[in-house]
Amino acid sequence: MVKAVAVLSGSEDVKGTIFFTQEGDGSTTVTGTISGLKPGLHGFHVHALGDTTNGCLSTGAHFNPAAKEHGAPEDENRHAGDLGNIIVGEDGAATVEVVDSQIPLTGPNSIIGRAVVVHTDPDDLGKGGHELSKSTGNAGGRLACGSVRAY
Ligand SMILES: [Cu+2]
Ligand SMILES: [Zn+2]
Repeated sequence: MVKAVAVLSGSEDVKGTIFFTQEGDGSTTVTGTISGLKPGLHGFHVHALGDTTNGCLSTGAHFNPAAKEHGAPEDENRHAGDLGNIIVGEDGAATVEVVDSQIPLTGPNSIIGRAVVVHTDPDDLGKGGHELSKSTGNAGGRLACGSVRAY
């Protein structure tokens, strides 16, 4: 079992801790909580770089080793880092529980050393018709982020 964690911080009071586990070559399970957000949907991605020296801006674009377009987690045509949206309740908190086959913790496409990013706005999953839909899901600013570290 390979394990990793990302501690998210960023603007205002947004905080979170996201855990990753992968058994063998299986899918990666993502669990955790994020608080301090506005209620509603917020885009949730793995970005290519674990560099947070310039805040979340330096984490680069969505992790996209297969050079595909932005999409929904269940789409065939998606970035590996496209984990969709988190759903924030009236208390400003979200519980994350995702199982995904495109974000391994081992091998050439490992996400260790990359970053998790939470956005200001909903991810339109590539279907919003906006000029950014096919690249970022038009999810707006980067509210919080953290690099993915093995432990
Ligand atoms: Cu993102
Ligand atoms: Zn994407």
